[in-house]
Amino acid sequence: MKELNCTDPEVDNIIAHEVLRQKEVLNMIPSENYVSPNVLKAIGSVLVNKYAEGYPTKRYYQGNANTDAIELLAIERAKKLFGVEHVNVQPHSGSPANFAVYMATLEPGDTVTGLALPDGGHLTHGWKVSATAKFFNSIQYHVKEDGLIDFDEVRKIAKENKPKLIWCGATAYPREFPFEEFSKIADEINAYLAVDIAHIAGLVAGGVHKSPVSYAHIITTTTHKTLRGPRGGMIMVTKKGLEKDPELAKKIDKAVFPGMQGGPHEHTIAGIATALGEALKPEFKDYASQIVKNAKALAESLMENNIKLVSNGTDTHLILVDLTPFGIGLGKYIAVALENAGVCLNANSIPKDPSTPFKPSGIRLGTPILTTRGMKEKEMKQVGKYIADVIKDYQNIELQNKIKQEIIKLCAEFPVYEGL
Ligand code: DSN
Repeated sequence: MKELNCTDPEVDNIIAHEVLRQKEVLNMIPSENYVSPNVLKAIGSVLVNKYAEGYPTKRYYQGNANTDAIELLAIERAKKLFGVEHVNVQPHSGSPANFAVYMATLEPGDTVTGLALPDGGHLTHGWKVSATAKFFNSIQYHVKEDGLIDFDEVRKIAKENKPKLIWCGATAYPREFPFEEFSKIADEINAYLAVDIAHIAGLVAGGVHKSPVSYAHIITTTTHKTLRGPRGGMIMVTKKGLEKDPELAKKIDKAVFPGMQGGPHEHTIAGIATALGEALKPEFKDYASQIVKNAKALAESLMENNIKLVSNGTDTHLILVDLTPFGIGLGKYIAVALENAGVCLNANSIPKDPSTPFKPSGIRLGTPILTTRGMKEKEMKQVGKYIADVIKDYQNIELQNKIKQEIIKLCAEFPVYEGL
């Protein structure tokens, strides 16, 4: 791996500090992961130098035999892994992938519905500050008191407002998504159902979360979360999608290029192909299953230590902590206290948050990276105790320093990126 180091001492020094941070900290932001050394090599390859506007065998520039080969390989692997008819691997990330879905299925001003951001939804599912709400008529649905999706509201919006596009998916929803209920509602009003599996792609690939393939018309994802690839995006069209609109795959491709983007990042696509190859191996199923086992063990440990969780647990890789028993709007303070103690996670709004998105009352955490490092339920029990101790006494700097030292020792038992 040494050959990846550059010889610019200033850049090298910053990267070296980040390597150390990734080795010595419990990184628990649920949308992050640690890619394999092979993925790192692929994204650091000379494919970064190539312009490849267009699609394999239909490029606008010469010299694309190798980019064609890598992009076709990524597409074939994604089709096999998820069992879909068509895949576009060019979106630079999740937001452009989602915007391309709007471009492919709607006209400006058309109606769309998605989960509200404070309830766990994504910006691009129609939240008010996003272009998806500025250029389209967005009506948002919510979760109920119990933290689960309010299907009465989804049905009401569907009946009264007839959205042409329904989004299912989230950034802070700890429970399994009921795809079939969304699918029934979408079919009744002849809407497109787009399922954004960015957070759970690795769990779907590993068979520990139900697959949306037989329910959705379109599936979008990022490639860098539980799927453990580089930062990128993909759009998949299912058999059901092609039955609804035989032109859907072409519309999606046209929306990505030339509709939204210029040259695809073929070095990233090489990294995606590598990550998909890893996800096709049997051991990835064990990895995905362990992510969920770890998240459940961590959730139990937190609750045993009197920490309140939205929906009282998790079915996935992700946990949302409700900090209101300790005060309103404490998310950021506690996230900082935990960072001082060697645990990196993010402050997050909780459903019906009594505070603002700038001062949210929750924290969001997950287990993809700890699982990549090889940690199991035993370690989760201890990590839950560390986190609970810091939450309950979040102004105690001495405690934070003590836990940080213990976490450095724990991390050393589960080394990563050796040789870097
Ligand atoms: N920023 C991502 C996340 O953390 O969930 C969503 O885009």
